[in-house]
Amino acid sequence: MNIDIRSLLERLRTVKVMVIGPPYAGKTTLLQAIDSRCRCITTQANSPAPYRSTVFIDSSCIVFDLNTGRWFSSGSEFSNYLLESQSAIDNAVKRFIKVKFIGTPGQRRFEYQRDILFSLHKVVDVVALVVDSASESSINEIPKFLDLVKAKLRYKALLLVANKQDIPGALPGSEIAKRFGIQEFVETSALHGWGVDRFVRKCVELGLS
Ligand SMILES: Nc1nc2c(ncn2[C@@H]2O[C@H](COP(=O)(O)OP(=O)(O)OP(=O)(O)O)[C@@H](O)[C@H]2O)c(=O)[nH]1
Ligand SMILES: [Mg+2]
Repeated sequence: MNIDIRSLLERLRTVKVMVIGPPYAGKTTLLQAIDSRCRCITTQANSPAPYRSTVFIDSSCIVFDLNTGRWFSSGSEFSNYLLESQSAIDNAVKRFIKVKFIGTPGQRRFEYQRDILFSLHKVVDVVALVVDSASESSINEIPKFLDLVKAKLRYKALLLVANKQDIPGALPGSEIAKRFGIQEFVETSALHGWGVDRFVRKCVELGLS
């Protein structure tokens, strides 16, 4: 059986997610946990920062199955899945959506690049604000990011991602969300892959609402 995967992908609805937040919060790690093929433009490992910070963009597009909550990060994986089930092909346009993640740099020295991404993608469905829940200074940057996205983007929903929940003493997502009046939150450990499924599902739910 032949499936024209490219034309099918073009017909699927897209939920667009802009991922923002302070440096070192775990934005890139989160997108890599979702999609190991995520294209990330980062500094070299031997840069002044103790990790590879994003210089311009982390970019990923997955296909999400609304029936099962599974997702696919490559066209071949998706077409193999479709080949297993005729009913999935028949309903494909209703059953699958694309979720496009645009990861941004957090470091001040790369603000100009982040602003370019904001002007290229002014209208998104979801803004995911990732913070390091174990760091007060990361959490204290939240108001700055809220002001920034209000001024520069149009979006349906803002989702707080309380990352690094594996670190002892990390603040619960509910506490951070309450402190800043944010309604939607998820808790994750991008490093260990905890909560990553919930994050993707929440982006889909908010993006389609
Ligand atoms: N313990 C722990 N470490 C994490 C977690 N997520 C990311 N890290 C680590 O935190 C550091 C920074 O992660 P990145 O994903 O590069 O952070 P970023 O938000 O993309 O940073 P910028 O690109 O500079 O804005 C890396 O050393 C990661 O391994 C987590 O959930 N738990
Ligand atoms: Mg990064």
